Amino acid sequence: MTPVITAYALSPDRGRGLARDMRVRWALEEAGLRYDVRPLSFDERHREARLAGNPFGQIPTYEEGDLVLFESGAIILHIAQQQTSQEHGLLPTEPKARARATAWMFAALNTVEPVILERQTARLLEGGESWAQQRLALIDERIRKRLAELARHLGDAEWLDGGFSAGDLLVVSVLRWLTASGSTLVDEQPNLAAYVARGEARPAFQRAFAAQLALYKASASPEGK
Ligand SMILES: N[C@@H](CCC(=O)N[C@@H](CS)C(=O)NCC(=O)O)C(=O)O
Repeated sequence: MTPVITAYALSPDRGRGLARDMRVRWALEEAGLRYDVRPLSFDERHREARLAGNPFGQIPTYEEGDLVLFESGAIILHIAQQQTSQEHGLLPTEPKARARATAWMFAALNTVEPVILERQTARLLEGGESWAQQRLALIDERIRKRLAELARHLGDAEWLDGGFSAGDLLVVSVLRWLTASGSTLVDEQPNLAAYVARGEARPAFQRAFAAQLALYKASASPEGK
């Protein structure tokens, strides 16, 4: 059964692969699974996403028969658990390694992403406030601390814990909020910058990126409207 995910037809990131359908597409590509996309209009996003099964009116959702999921982390965990071969593995099969890879999934979403998203909010929604620069400086210091901790753990390794896993997929995805929006915070940690580049160089990432960009371009062109 081919799963269907939702994504914005005209994503506000203009095809930079920052919307959270990108990480789900990437996981599906890594898992070697075909999928279809139901594009939602950004203006009607809340109504359409709620109809598609997200109580918070957000993308992505994931439909597989009568199973409807929301939350990118839960969707990726579900995809990773479907793996049938090591070739397309997103989680190791050895139980302890699998538990550690799952911990990295949570770390990405619960420990690394929140402070990075605070920066997005400060820039995009609070940028005009008199205190905006002061707040941004404080947030950047908090991000620097997190990135230094992550860089220390990664060291010279290729991935965070053995082979590439769904944990790496999510950590790279959240670091891209910074790298793909012009921030140099990740570059301050050269091993992390190389880690993000390694993730982006994976053929599965490239296919997912191209697909979301193609949707954006088709929707942005006069014929696509
Ligand atoms: N925690 C959710 C966040 C989903 C989310 O924030 N999606 C954004 C797009 S990347 C969205 O639909 N925002 C529209 C809104 O909240 O109005 C997840 O990881 O799936």
